[in-house]
Amino acid sequence: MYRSEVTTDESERTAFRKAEKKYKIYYDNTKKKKVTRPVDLSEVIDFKSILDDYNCNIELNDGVSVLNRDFDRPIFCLESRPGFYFIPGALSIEEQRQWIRESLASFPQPPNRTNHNAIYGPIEDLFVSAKERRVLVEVERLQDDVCSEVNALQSDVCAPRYKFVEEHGELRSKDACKSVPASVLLRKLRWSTLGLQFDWSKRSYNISLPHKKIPDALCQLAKRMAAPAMPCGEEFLPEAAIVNYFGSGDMLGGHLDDMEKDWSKPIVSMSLGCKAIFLLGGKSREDTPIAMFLRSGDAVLMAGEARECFHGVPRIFTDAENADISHLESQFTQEDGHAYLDYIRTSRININIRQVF
Ligand SMILES: O=C(O)CCC(=O)C(=O)O
Repeated sequence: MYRSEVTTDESERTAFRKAEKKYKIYYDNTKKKKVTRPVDLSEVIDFKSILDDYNCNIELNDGVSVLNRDFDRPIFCLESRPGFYFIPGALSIEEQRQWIRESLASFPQPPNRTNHNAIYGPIEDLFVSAKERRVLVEVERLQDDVCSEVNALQSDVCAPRYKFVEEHGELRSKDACKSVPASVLLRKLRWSTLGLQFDWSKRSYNISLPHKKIPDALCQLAKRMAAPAMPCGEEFLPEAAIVNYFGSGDMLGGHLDDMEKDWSKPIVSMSLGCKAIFLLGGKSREDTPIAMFLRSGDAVLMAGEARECFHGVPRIFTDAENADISHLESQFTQEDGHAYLDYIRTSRININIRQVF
């Protein structure tokens, strides 16, 4: 399992699990509303303020150093975690806007798979359907002419069983109980996979699944980001990417990314939207993890020994005060921009790119 951890008494006791519980969001119910329980963030490393200090020639925190490589921004390393690199503000605001759009509008498009495939099969145009308030209905329950039109469009053996329709149009009253609003599905979107498809049930890449190459612009970006962590003279070859979508209260349990062949190649991981806490553990769950903030535009590289370190995301901050996304407000001003902004105001997206072979 990847997202949800099995919580036996044993796992409750590991240092990683304790840190997850420390930072996870808890709500207290007062008479009128749900209130977020306060959390002590004093031990969370903030690379944004480390970057500010560095730019002002202030001495770096103990255990933090700067990688001496030809790159357009400072890259920070943690002496206790060789192979881990943090690039604060690696993506420009325009790049953040571009990848937020792509992550919502195009990455979940078939043949890329999402967590919804298991229940609904491939579904087209999730984001635009949410924006236009469509609902998903079973194809079999549509009128015969709509059904045959859908089937005629499918060459895939695994034809969709569901289709988006206008809420007040094709949807007949007896379909209503079987329908799911696209907006609900968008909120429940947890991951999509690009390039070589990852089979979560087997925890391995299934190269026989239909797939498209990772978009060229994303490949170029990943190659540029990966360069400082690459073995000398080698070029990163992006073959697969996992896009994680987080809403308020969502977390990503501690795990290893160990299905790729060559761990000397980095995983390039980019954050978009609301701020999060990232936990970087050691090679055992018993090692106390290091907590750090991840903000929109930050990139993290994990290569070599760091590939063997447990890591996860116990919390995202969706409140206006802590989300740190005010710079994105001005980026989505056009009419269709509002839908992106509405989403990202309370969400986080992570794109992580891998060389598989
Ligand atoms: O969301 C993140 O920053 C981490 C994602 C991650 O660890 C993964 O997908 O393996």
